Amino acid sequence: MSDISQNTLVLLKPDAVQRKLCGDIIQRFERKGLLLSALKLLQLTPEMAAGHYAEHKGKPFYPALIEYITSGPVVAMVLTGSNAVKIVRTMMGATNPVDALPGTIRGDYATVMSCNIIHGSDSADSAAREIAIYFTEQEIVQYHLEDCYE
Ligand code: IDP
Repeated sequence: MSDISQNTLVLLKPDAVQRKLCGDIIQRFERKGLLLSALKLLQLTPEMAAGHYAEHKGKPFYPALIEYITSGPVVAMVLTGSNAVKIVRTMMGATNPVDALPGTIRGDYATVMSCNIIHGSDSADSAAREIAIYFTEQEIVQYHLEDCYE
């Protein structure tokens, strides 16, 4: 696997905001060694939600998914680091919290698939597409750690 730095999109879904878990989850990613390159709190419109979840349109759970993701504000962020896409997916745990191992975010904080706390891009291509839904190029700040903080 390549060590080239990647960007990935993470959403802390409305249940994470409502349950005041955002700080804890962001801290997990910082402690792992990923860099925050962009961060905002926003309310998704139905149009943004439909764009984000276009691949699921027509599935039985789609209407509930759009209702859930637009039910309150979300925190969107771009995380950067070597293999950031895979690392975030591993830290999130399985989509269904029943299968998510303890120690993962969904394993520790969620019980049902319809309220599973977090989204993370599933590939570098998805990350590029999803980041463009939430952030302009100017909002993504690429930087390096000073030697003393590496
Ligand atoms: P992911 O979020 O782990 O990438 P996806 O399969 O892309 O999983 O599904 C997107 C989201 O749609 C899930 O995180 C979950 O909130 C919801 N979802 C997926 N499958 C179901 C289901 O069978 N029932 C209810 N919600 C579902």
